Amino acid sequence: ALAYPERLNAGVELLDKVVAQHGPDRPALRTPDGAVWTYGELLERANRVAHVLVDDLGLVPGNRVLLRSPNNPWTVAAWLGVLKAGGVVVTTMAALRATELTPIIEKTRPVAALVDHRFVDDVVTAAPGLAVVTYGGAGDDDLTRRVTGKPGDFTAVDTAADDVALFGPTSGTTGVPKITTHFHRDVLAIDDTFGRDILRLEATDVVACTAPLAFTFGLGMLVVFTLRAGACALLTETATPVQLADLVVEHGVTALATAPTAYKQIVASGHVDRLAGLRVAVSAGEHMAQATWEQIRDAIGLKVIDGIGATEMLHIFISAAGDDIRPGATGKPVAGYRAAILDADGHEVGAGVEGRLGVIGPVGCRYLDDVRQRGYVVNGWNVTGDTFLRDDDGYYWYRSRTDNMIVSSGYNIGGPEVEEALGTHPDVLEVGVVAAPDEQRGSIVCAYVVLREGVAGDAAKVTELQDHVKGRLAPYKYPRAVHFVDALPRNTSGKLQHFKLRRMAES
Ligand code: 3SK
Repeated sequence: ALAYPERLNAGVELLDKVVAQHGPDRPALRTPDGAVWTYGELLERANRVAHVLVDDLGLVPGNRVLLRSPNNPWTVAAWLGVLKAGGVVVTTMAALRATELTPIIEKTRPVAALVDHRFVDDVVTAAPGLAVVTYGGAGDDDLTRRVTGKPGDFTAVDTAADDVALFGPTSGTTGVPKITTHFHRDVLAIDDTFGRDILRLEATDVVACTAPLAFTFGLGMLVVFTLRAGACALLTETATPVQLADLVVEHGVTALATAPTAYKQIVASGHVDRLAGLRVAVSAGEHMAQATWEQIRDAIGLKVIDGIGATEMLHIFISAAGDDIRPGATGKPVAGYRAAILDADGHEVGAGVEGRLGVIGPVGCRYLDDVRQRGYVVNGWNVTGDTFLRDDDGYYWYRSRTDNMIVSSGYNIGGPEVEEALGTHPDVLEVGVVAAPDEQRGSIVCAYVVLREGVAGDAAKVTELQDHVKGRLAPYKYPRAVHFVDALPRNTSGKLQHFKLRRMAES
């Protein structure tokens, strides 16, 4: 079992201690335009942010601070500054709309927000009274003005290892967000398990990951594992898979983490040779098809590390690397974790039987003030919502999602929230949303819609409904397929039968 001292500040562990070990001059962060922040600069800027939070905004330990931004160096400094000041980071995706931010803000009650200047409007709409500090842009922003003149050193708050460091919202299957809670020790635990057992970054590595820092997959890869190894993260705001492959070459990236869709698109574009300089490649967010894995191995000899994680568990808990990889399988429980296949009652079943995946380890699910905790932790097992099978050798093989979460290009999208958004269109009478299989994206959001009488279900209406969703939800959640039907399948009590829609979408 992992043992941590009683007092622990993850910000100090990821930054001050690394500077003490490797010195201040090594590159910590870089961006595609060539900007580089050394470890010394990152430490100084995180400290200045901590001063802004405490001196200007009156933050006291335990207060929450909302962050909203694409992946860039100031966001990393802000994340570390909040931890060092004893605050709790509330990470939110830049793509979320005001209506999606509102329940997160209501539940987490931040005292301030640090927000990229391009993404302020939705925060102001969602929480009109909240103290918002903006950053980015021409360099004359609120945060730049505030950090100027603040001391470059800061005595970190002596937090307990079990103090909350992070609130990670996850959309859940109903669209009502759940807020996962993670301690300072959890931040280290993901590195002491997946980081050390599987990933094994070195100080010379340059790490790229397309997942947002607001998704714990990206946070782990670009901040926790990278900084703890003394390595350098390449922070990209947006990059198509082919641009990503180019960035790997241009920036000498040695470790890449992205979703299977991106690997598939790189292979399909004929640019897989651009990944030849990689020492490590991680695929997560959804299951990687064995064919894609084999195409990469055959083209450049690289064995991609597949893995399954969850925001509830903070990071990856089943995976395999190198010769331990069994193509097509996700892997084995990462050192420090136990896994089991459970039946509908939460009892373990044997090898070769499909069931719900349960996992126990140093990090576990603790939803903030949410009865759905009962559904996630059953008999001590964290039940992830995935159906798996374990083979006789202890490898875990992905089968499907157990719930009606739609995983599209690595994004988790709750079907019900898309239903709700479509249901607000005046021409929509009824709607059901499910996953439809898709070559490129794994799955896509597929909507079955009953229109108001007399309204034509034509191509223009499809676009109109898609735009309607994009205006209400993060655009990646819009239904890529829309089918107009006369009626939706319902059971005798009138409940929508999603399983029948799923069958229709698969046929
Ligand atoms: O597999 C996932 O979806 C995941 C979630 C959180 C952190 C890491 C990963 C890979």
